[in-house]
Amino acid sequence: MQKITFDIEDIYENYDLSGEYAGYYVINNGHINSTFVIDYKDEKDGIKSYVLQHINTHVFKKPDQLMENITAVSDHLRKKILEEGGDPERENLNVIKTKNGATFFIDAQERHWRLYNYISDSYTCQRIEDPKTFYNAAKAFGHFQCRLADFPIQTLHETIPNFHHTVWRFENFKESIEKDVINRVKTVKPEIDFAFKREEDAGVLLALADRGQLPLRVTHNDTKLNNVMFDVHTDEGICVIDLDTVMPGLSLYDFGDSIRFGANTAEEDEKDISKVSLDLELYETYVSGYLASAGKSLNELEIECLPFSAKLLTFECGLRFLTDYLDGDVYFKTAYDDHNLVRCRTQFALVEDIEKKMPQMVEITQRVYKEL
Ligand code: GN1
Ligand code: MG
Repeated sequence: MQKITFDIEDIYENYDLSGEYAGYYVINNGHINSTFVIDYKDEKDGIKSYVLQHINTHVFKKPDQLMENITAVSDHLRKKILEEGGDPERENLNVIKTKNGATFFIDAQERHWRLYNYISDSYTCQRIEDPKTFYNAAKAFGHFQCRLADFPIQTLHETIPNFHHTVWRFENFKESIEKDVINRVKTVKPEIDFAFKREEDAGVLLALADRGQLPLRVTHNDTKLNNVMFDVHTDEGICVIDLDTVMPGLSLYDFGDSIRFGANTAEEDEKDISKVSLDLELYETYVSGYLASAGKSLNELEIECLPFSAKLLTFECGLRFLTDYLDGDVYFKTAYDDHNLVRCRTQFALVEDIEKKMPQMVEITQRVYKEL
């Protein structure tokens, strides 16, 4: 995949930023978009930073709709933050408009770019060192969902159709096996068998949602730990970022994906799968933080399905990595040849461990819920 770089002339041309350009650095967090922090130096205010992001239009095929979603959600959150007496410059991702009032610009190479405020005095986290951080992440995601409870859901575009439709993801996976574009099927037989043994899991939450038992909500859909900015002084989760996949969804998608990433004892791409497991203490920490902020708005079935959602979202993610591996690594950014396969194996190892620990996860969830 081609490395993305930006041209500072494009920023001069498209934005009215005060001060003088003073350099940039790269943020290597995401698997999809490319992110840079650019610094501007002002005589009066010192350094002011902005977040410049290249939008991957192979993944987000309708960038105008994507940006409509993001600005609507961000405006809604901004109002809520102000009502709560907060500071939207620190607690919200604000799209900075171009000189023409647009939410993004297109450069000479037809690439799409957007600019955000930089959240000052904050940090992101790739792994949990202190469980308190995970508790704070859970509170932030729960709070995010509550703030969007009265957002007009029907106005949202589906930025990536069927994003967490695991049955559809499974169909895609089967097609990729059929096509076998770069002859990798023969190398991943155990992973393919693993997935087929769990095919029935794919439709469980969808069936409950179809029967109206699980409500459709405005959800984030990409609740990785590194999508929360934490305050350097208090360690509170001050701002949820990466609003690209905010769409109608199930609360369980957000809960499950947080556990997948944050409660794993290893990195998402750990090569030694013996290091991969579900940390039950971290699971309990997250359940406590999430229920403390969003618990009252969830129905009993949502609570009951929390443990299963951790398994399902981990399975789905593993399936997506495996599918991309079979497709020749065209979706997720990869750093080396087998990167997607390594990621798939960690996800599947975590699924297996979650299966073993399911009774404890159920017990923890019910206990924390009763103590609410
Ligand atoms: C992608 O780009 P990033 O890291 O925020 C992906 C998520 C996956 C995640 C796996 C739009 O998120 O769905 O869960 O990688 N985002 C998209 O780490 O596909
Ligand atoms: Mg993302």
